[in-house]
Amino acid sequence: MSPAPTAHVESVDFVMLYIVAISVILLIGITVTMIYFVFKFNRKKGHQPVDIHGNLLLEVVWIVIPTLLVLSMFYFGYTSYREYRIKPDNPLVVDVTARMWQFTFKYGNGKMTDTLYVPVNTAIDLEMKSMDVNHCLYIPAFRIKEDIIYGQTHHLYFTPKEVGDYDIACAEYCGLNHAKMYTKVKVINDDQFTKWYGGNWQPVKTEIPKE
Ligand SMILES: [Cu+2]
Repeated sequence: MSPAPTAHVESVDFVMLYIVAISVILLIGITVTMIYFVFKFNRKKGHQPVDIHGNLLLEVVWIVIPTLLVLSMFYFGYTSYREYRIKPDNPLVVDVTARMWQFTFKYGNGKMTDTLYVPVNTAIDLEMKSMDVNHCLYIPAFRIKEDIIYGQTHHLYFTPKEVGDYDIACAEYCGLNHAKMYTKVKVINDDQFTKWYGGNWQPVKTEIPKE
């Protein structure tokens, strides 16, 4: 498997796997128990139903265990969500304009492009506005997505740690050619970025621990 393009990917994928694993364990456990009980407590074999109303132990078990499971799902989901909602220190700000049906990226020196170029290991702040209707900027490989509501400014933060090309899609139906509203984010190294940007760029590096 190729390395995750951002640290956020690992935490989102962990939450996904955690919830799916719990769901699968519950599905198999409940189904197997159900089938087992159908045979074991078969009325034709003379079994009579037992009244379990008011059984304190049972009620505590079926309240406490699901509550802990759901709270743990919330905890992992919330901590993962928080890490991409908090504005990083000294990000490279890129203005994003969404319109039917394309994204335009504008940099501090006035450079404009329809493909997003970013330097690797640098915190990015996409400052996003719409010129017409609601859009949504979605980078599946980075597991990040943010609506761009007309009349509001929205932010999306990420720190790419792997060089490469990744898809950007509009994920909010915005009219006839919504399905074609795709572009790319190109994560390149500092030298390439400096050359592309045309000089005046001060990289602010974020510390990423070596694995
Ligand atoms: Cu759209």
